[in-house]
Amino acid sequence: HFLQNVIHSDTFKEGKATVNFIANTPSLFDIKLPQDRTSKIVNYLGEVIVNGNPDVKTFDKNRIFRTPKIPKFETESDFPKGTKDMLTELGPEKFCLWLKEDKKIHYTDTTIRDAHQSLLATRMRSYDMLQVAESFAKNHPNTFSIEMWGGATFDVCLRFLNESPWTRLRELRKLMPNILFQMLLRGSNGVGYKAYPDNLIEKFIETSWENGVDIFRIFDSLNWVKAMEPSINFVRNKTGGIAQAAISYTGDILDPKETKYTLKYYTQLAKDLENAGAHMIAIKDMAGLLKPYAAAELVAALKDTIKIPLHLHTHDTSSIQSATYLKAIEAGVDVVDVALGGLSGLTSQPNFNSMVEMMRNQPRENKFDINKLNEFSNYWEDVREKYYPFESGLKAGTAEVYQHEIPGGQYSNLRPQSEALGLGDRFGEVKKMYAQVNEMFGNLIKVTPSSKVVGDMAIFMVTNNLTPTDVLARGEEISFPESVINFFKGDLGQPLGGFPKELQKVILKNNKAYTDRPNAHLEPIDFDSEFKVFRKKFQQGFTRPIEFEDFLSYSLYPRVFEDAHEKYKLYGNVAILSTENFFYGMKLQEEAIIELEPGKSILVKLLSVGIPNDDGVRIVFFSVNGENRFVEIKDKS
Ligand code: 3PY
Ligand code: ZN
Repeated sequence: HFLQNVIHSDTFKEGKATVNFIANTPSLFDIKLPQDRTSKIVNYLGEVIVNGNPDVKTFDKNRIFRTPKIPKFETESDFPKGTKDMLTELGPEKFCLWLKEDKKIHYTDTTIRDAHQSLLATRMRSYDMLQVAESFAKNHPNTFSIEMWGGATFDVCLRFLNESPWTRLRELRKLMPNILFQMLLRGSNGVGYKAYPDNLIEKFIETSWENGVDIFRIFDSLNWVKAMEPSINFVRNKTGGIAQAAISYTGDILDPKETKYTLKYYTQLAKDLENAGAHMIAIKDMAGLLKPYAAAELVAALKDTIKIPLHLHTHDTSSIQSATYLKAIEAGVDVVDVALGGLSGLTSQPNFNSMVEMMRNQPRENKFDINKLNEFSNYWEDVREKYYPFESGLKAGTAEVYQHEIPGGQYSNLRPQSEALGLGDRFGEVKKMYAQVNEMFGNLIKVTPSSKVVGDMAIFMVTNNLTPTDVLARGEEISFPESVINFFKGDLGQPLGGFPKELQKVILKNNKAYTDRPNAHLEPIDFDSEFKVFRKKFQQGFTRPIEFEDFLSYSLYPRVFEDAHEKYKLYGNVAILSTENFFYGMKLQEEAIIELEPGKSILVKLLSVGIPNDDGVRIVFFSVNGENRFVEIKDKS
């Protein structure tokens, strides 16, 4: 017989599901559940209720959150045709020709990748994305692409959110089948912070495509073309996706004193990437240093140099980057990266909604229903509240960014990282030191992972009260951070102009540096045999089938995967919990409807939390579908 899903019952949808909900509609709950899954989730809730989520450092128990409203959409209708359908129809080359010829300005929505990476330390959970995915895909099918994967999200999904990034990708794909999905790939560093074997990067790209990624934005943290070539080739030859090669922008092309990162440097780089096989070029302005008049020159020059479409990415840290977009649009850029209002601005991308308004009635207008777009902005504004412990604290745009050049995605992490090390009051010094370290290291492109090396060194020097002169004078007796040593060894590749020799000697001591591709030093992975061993080891006690994608996660982040795996065995799939329940547990008498899988929900109510016994154990009482249950949780306070 047909079992109606609780989530779709009218009583529930109208918010009238109270204590009597189960009694009045027992059929909704007449489900045989594997006890195991329920116990695990209840165990997780008990743990967070007693000890808190270890990722949430401070939290206001009295805080009340608004309920985010999902903009209306036709549940039964087909998905309107979008760019994903066009790519399937045309293939990458013809698709790019269409894009280049199309006069309209196109928008990539970064809300569910870079925006929260740069504002909320990457903590956005799949739950909040999945709630609005179908609605967005049906309401705004003329969005060019959704940046929704890669960068730091892969690591954070596993490390802090106890989710599989692959599940996120697949579930979003089902709800947004019509718009291109875009990911950020750190070239030879994949979605990590170091070099990986080439065949691992290749497999990762292939599998990402199979799971739903269409556009691969490929960059190298030192703009080293040699390091980007293999990824460009893999995307071109092993997938039907788009290889978008990014040039990371630093410095200021209009500064008459600029001798390294000049206009000529960038146009040559773009040409080299086009020759390497890129379908598109992106300007990746990761710190938001591309000023409006510089954008006018750079975009015009690139449009003259390359035959493929041009995409612009920036961060609004200075708060003047919508002017940069205006100039770039006038100069002919094809696509710009924007974030929905509620998650835009400052270290995130410029405001999608306002950009649409800026272009209204202009020759390059791309029509969006602004009222509907504003509803999505409001949704994210309400969701954002739930992530308040992860806000970076930046309240206004800052012109300091032109001095320190810290990427937007790093900024929201560097402050908590500094605070965790007791440098909260010295964050100003850390920012200044970041600029000094950049000078010491020979003026680098700073983007993950090279930006992390500079950040690690800056924090290290502030912590140890070291000046650049001290480092050179006393370097022999200093043990530098591991990331710094590896960088000078050549693990992230070769910077433009090479390494500063004297400093390299001081840092490396007896370590030898190499100058070829770091990946070339790594043993390829034997996928067949290693996956077999992996599956045998990790399947035991795991409630879902181990898949090849898990093996890829493990190959990129072994320790992180192992920890996530242990948590999964204890708590099951916590991605199904609402964000309040996941981060803050439950309040007394609170009820939560938890959808274990489509069509199968449980109603959980927190009844009481006992006082600790002699061993410090508390008994937490719940009612689950009307039956009493308790869990014993050791109070760690
Ligand atoms: C990343 O690599 O995660 C970035 O966002 C770089 O800007
Ligand atoms: Zn970015």
